Amino acid sequence: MKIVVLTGAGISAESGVPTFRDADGLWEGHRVEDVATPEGFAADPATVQRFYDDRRAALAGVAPNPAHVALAELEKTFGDDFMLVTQNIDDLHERGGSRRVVHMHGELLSALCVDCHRRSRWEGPLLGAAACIHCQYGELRPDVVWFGEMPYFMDDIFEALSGCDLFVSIGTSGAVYPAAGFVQQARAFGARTLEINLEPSEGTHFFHEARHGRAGDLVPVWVG
Ligand code: BJW
Repeated sequence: MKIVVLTGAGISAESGVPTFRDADGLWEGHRVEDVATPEGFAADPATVQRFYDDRRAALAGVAPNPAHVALAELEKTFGDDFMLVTQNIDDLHERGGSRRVVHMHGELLSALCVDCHRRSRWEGPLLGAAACIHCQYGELRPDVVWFGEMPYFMDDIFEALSGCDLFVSIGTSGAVYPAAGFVQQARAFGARTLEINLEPSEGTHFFHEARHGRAGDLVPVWVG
């Protein structure tokens, strides 16, 4: 049996990482357009760098919860027949024991060169940081996927979705594409589909089955 799991901010909520759409469209006091678009970064790079530096610093104070740990167990059981795709840029899946995590929206602990577009490990605050280690020239920006940019690993994800038997979406509002469309993609290729979320997501009607409640309670039960 081949399984694809998609996770979103809701899986990290019980760890203390704020979700995106819980505070009247503001992310920790910022408008989405200001901190999650290339245009916002171009207009005010310092504010955007500080926003992500603050979120990086906050990672030190949080820990994986039972939902992250349960998914790591699933990876151990199913091996290559299991793909974990996350929209999250935190590292809680890795800290929960997952070895292969597909970070489609990038990672907080990675930096992206604005010039050569190569990725490098994040070494410290990016504002005023040394140039890219690859081209020795370009400035570094957060290695995250903003609105209007192409998410990472789309070919691998679509291949997995088209060959899976079960697709499970955990802790995501279903408001942001292309991730919000994965359920229809998987269904079109014959997969069974399950949503686990605190409340019905925007795409809840696309799933064969929905279980509503806290991921930290429901995911370990589902994994068994
Ligand atoms: C719990 C819980 C608990 C709480 N237990 N659950 C019009 C129509 C369609 C598409 C578009 C359109 N106009 C523009 C677009 C495209 C656009 C888009 O989708 N816009 C929408 C706003 C409509 N998308 C893009 O631009 C993407 N790129 C793109 O489309 O490229 C072209 C392309 C074409 C074809 C194929 C492929 C590509 C890029 C999107 C980038 C999103 N980036 C962000 C920021 C990343 C960096 C950062 O973190 O700062 O990613 S935005 C933000 O939203 C972040 C998240 O990963 C993403 C999804 O949020 P998520 O995870 O769902 O969180 P929430 O807060 O929304 O929901 C949490 C859920 O958890 C809630 O339901 C809670 O109830 C639940 N919950 N506690 C279980 N304890």
